[in-house]
Parts: sequence; C-alpha cells; structure tokens
Amino acid sequence: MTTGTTLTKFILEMQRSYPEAKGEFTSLLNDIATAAKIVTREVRKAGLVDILGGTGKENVHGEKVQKLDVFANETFIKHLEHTGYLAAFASEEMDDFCPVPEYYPRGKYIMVMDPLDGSSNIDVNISIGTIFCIFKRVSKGDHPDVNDFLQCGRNIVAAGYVIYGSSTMLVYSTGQGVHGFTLDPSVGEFLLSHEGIKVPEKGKNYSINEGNYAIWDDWTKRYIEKTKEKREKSLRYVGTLVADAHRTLLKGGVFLYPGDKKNPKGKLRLLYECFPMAYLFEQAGGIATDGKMRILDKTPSELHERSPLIIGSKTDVEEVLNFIKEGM
Ligand code: AHM
Ligand code: MG
Repeated sequence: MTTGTTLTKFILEMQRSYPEAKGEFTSLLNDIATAAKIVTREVRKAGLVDILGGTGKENVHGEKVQKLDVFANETFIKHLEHTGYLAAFASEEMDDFCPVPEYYPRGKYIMVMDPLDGSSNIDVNISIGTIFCIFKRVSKGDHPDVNDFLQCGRNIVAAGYVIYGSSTMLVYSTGQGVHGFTLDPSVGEFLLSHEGIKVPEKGKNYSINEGNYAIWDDWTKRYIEKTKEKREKSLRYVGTLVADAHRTLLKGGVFLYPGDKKNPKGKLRLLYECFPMAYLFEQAGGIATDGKMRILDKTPSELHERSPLIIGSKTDVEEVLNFIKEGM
C-alpha cells in the first residue's frame, strides 16, 4: 500500500483482502490510535506542566507510580471500554483485572497492556511507550474472570505498541504481518510508514542491562564476553522495552532481559511485555524465547507473572540459545 495511507484506510483495505476478517479490530485499533494521540499530547508537554514526578503511590510491583502512568492507563481504558468489543482489561498499573462497566456492552475480547512502559525515563526526556495485546475471552456469560487473562500466548489475536519517541509510532499485527504508522502531527493522523516489517536475519546490536553483570548466570556472562571479544556488535540499551524492541525489530540484533541469580524469572512481565513483543517478533520473522521455551507457548499462572525475555534476529537469538544449551 502507498506510504502515507492513513491507519483507518490501511485497516479497511487489509480487511478487504482477507474476506475472513470481520473488521472487529478496525474500531479497536482506531480507538487505540486515538488514545495514543492523547497520551502523545501529554508526553510532549511533560516538561512544561505539572505532569512530571511521582503521585506518591506505589504500584503492585512496589514501584513509584508516575502521573503519566496513571494518565495513560485511564486514557486507554476510557477510549476502549465503550466499543462493545472488549469485556475486560488487565494492566501493569492495576492490581487486578478490570471488567468493562456494566452500562456498556461487554464484547468477546480482552485486552492486556503496559500503558506507560519505560516510566523511569519519563523525567529525562527519553522514549517511552505503550504495549498491548488482545485475546478472545474464554469465560461465558456476563462476567469475565481471571481465566480470560491466563491464556497461552498462542491464543493472542492482535498485539502492538506505541513508541513516544522523536516521533510517535504505532506498530501492530493482527496476524497478517507487522505494520508501522507514524503520527503526522500536522494532520493528526497515523500514516503508513513501515509496511510488512521483517526483522533482519542478523543485526549489529546487542541490548542488555550490563549493570546486572554480578548477578548474571554463567551463560549470560559467557555470551556477553564472547560478543565483546568478537567486536561485531555494538551495545545499545535505552531501558525502555518498547524503544529497545523497536530498534531491534527494525535493525536486527538481540535484546535480552534474562533471569539471573537474584530474579530467576527476570524483570519483565509475561502478559504485558513479553507476550505482545513475542507475537510481533514472530510475525516479523524473528524469535522470542525465555531461553528454555518459546514465549508464545507459555501460559501465565498469575496476572503479574514475570519471564526472562530474549527477542531478535533469528541468527542472533539462535546464537544465544547455543550459549544457554552449553551452560546447562
Ligand atoms: P516499566 O514498565 O515499569 O517502565 O518497567 C519495565 C522496563 C522496561 O521497559 C525495560 O526493558 C526494563 O524495565 C529496564 O529495566 P532495568 O532498568 O532493570 O534495565
Ligand atoms: Mg514496562
């Protein structure tokens, strides 16, 4: 499709070329785009108004909640709850899942999200993001339950992220490839900029928090030492998953947040962070693993479960997996 096509037109055209698609995501993706524009507006003025700084509260993970986290969480829910397609939300910012209020029709999908990923980067003007994925609900009747969220990653029907970077981009997949749209602030629309994204077979970057070296497992130390010795890759680490994954998706290479001696399950959340990224990387021809198994074959046993995450180019992730095999 032509570069510059609007998101709405692109989704409608995709729908026409896949007659089995019912167009249910058209409205959802448009509403996600609207929420992303509103969050963009707040992010862009973050240094100017009283939106910076903590609320004084802590979230379920014991981390400081920034005002923008709360704002993004509320904005996405407010713009999606009325659509009639969703029955409930779960978010990294909420202790429990939240059903769509009874005065709206409850639909057959549920959404999980990290509304403001990379929150430690808000105050220092570094890229942040929103991550989401959508499942079909499994519960029957009016009341969604927790089992709607504790589904195997293979059941994901759509996923994506928004990066609030030097420009705002929406990258998503509904199972027919990965497509990226850049927000044109002059027209206020997301315009097609990256159709059919494919992760390069191999890349020139590796991405990991080296500050954790002392608590890494032996295979992680060996892999990173070897990578440095070879001098074929440069280290790039933003500390916002959306930004590190976005670069890896476009340029190739590997991003790792492994388990370590202190946190064997790593830091990232399976539902809100690992699942959506794994879905996108696989759709783009890359690999997503926790080091032992494919991320999308996992099933969380609780909403806020964590998982190691290794995503990237096929050749680069396979190399990491060889180190893990040797280290076991
Ligand atoms: P957040 O969702 O609370 O912002 O935290 C998740 C972030 C990821 O975006 C990023 O990959 C990771 O935490 C960075 O962690 P660290 O600071 O340990 O490197
Ligand atoms: Mg996050």
